[in-house]
Amino acid sequence: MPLNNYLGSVVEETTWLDSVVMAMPDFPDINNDCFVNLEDFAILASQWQDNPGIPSADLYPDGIIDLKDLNVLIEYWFQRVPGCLQ
Ligand SMILES: [Ca+2]
Ligand SMILES: [Ca+2]
Repeated sequence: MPLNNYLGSVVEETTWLDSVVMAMPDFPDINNDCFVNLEDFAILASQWQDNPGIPSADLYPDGIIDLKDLNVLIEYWFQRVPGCLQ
């Protein structure tokens, strides 16, 4: 692989990772629709007792989806993400 292409793919991958990190909300709005609601719960439930998926429901970041993550979701249940425009 030519060096330019190699560097290009590295840059592209870094950008992708940055956007993933940026998408990680302080609020447990897993699907980024500005509300913490049943849709987020459904994503959490689909990853229950499993590794985090995409989007990740690992709200209490310890590599597994369990009661700790559910507790975070419940803490913000039915709240709108402050400043979220949609
Ligand atoms: Ca949501
Ligand atoms: Ca967790």
